Amino acid sequence: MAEAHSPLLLRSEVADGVGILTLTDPQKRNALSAAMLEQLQANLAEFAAQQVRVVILCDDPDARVFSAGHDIHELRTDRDPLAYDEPLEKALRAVRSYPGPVIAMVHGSVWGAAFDLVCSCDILIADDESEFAITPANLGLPYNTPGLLHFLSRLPINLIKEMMFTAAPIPAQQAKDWHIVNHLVPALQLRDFTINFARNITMKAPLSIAAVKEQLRVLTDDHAVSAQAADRIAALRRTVWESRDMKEGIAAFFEKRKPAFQGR
Ligand code: LCV
Repeated sequence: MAEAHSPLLLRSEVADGVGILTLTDPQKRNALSAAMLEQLQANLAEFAAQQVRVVILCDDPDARVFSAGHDIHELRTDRDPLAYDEPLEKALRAVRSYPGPVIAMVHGSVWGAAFDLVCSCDILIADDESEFAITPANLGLPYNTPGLLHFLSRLPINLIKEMMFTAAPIPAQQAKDWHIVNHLVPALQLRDFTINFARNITMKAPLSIAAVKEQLRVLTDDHAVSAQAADRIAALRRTVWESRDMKEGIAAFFEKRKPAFQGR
């Protein structure tokens, strides 16, 4: 569970065999800090040890923001900010390898790496006040290849390009039309609908479900790329995370001003 010294950034409960993890850092709009991501992994490990069959990841019903994405304070500018061993990537792998369905229950807006988080969940149930944005173009960041593969397994490439190139929030109905969302329900019905949905799955054969989930993960995550392609991707991304534009994008966010990207 949470380290003794760090505040509780995730509320954990089990109701009728369904594990519920609620993001609770409203001051920072549930930004995905290392501390929160470590608590997410610890709680998932705890649920797995208790053989909790289905997990719901959600935010509080009165939150306007499901998550503001990666904690921008913690974005590394001296190395790849989205590297394999970063807290974000470890948390996404923990969700994708949890031995049972992880359902994202989304109320409010989802930003940046939080879109990767909800797409890494197995099923996405959202309300009519939800919206979804992927935002590296706002900050000057190079998104990483596992993340792009997550999106490619969920969305046609032209829609991924639109989301990446515009960084514009996709409103709830459009997210449903684009099949980002499995079910779109009125805000007041979101919790009951999702818990009933999850409870139904707890009555099914857990070994069968866990095996199918892991088979699909292996089939979608393990893409073989040639050494040359891997080197090209690394070079493209290094150019971006070493750029002045990335430092400008991060600085502009904290100075609450629009960034002036120079293309270098
Ligand atoms: C740290 C924050 C954050 C935050 N980190 O409230 O996709 S990638 O590649 O870009 C990836 C690396 C990634 O996920 O990067 C982060 C992408 N996220 C965003 O671009 C969203 C940034 N946040 C916002 O646009 C706004 O905060 C939203 C629209 C989420 C909420 O707006 P609202 O007016 O309700 P504030 O902006 O006033 O934020 C409240 C406090 O939370 C902090 C923000 O700095 C502010 O702190 P102070 O009160 O100390 O000023 N905050 C918000 N997002 N991602 N801190």
